[in-house]
Amino acid sequence: VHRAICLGEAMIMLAAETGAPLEDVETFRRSVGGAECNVAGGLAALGVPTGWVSRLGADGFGRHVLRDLESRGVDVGGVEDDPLRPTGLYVKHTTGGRTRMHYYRSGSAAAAMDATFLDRPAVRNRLVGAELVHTTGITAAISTTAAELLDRLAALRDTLGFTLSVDLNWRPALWRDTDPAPLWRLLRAADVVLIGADEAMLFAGTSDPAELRQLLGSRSTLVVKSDAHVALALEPSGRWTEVPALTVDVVEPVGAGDAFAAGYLAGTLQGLPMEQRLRLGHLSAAAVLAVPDDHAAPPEPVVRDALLHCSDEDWA
Ligand code: KDG
Repeated sequence: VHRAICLGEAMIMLAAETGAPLEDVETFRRSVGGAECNVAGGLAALGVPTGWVSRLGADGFGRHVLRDLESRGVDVGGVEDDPLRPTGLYVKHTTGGRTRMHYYRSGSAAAAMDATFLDRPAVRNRLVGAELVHTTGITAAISTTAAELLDRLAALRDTLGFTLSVDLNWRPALWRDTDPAPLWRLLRAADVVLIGADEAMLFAGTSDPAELRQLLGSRSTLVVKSDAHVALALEPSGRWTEVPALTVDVVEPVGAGDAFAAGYLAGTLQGLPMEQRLRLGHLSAAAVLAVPDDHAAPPEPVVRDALLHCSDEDWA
């Protein structure tokens, strides 16, 4: 039985090996990315039995994604192959300290997910046993059918009783002229909402937790990661908890939010107090900030435990 299920697109990431203009880059390093599968890998690494459900092309890239996630301990039995549509790709290119993502994913196997995907026995059985289901705003953006699936997922939460966790993951490049109404519905239906302060400004025009709560309703525990690198949780009861981030030499930040989500959610499933959930989020994020990939193994259990239980002065 899985305690957590993550739902969303995984892709092959091709990281440009130099910061030269993209037209001049000859070598790319292959890795696997995708917000929800990053979280799945993070949860599994923290000892939470986790499944990732999605669709992949029946191609070599899809097989690589499966192999990679399996090797990280994620159950991929709920993944559906598509013989017609490809596995999505993205290129990550860092120049002058700034990372850009170039997506090659429209018409991908995952974009063809629709509400009936949740009725496939391999998916449905996994949702029935799960305590927590995590997805992100990226899934709402990849196609109208995927957005419909999310409405269905929220309805299923009401009958199956899992906790629905949503990370905003605002990706303007995927929305362009698309109405974000499905994303607002998803966020308002969620039990846990994770948001970065900078993306909250772009998406909602505010990063103030109290104002965000006005916009999103008070059903959820809202976790805001602020510009000052503090993570703040605002619970439905109105209780606030704040924990500063660790100081890290940042190599490349993409994926740190997913790692934070994995740490926070693992801490939640493990019944940790709020302060330690946020610390586990920061600890997991720190590991990803220090590497060029979008995911990384969290710190070893001894280091983790020491930092989870140290005093506030030793923490920051
Ligand atoms: O959060 C990290 C993701 O942005 C990255 O892994 C790729 O899923 C991705 C996306 O759509 O940007």
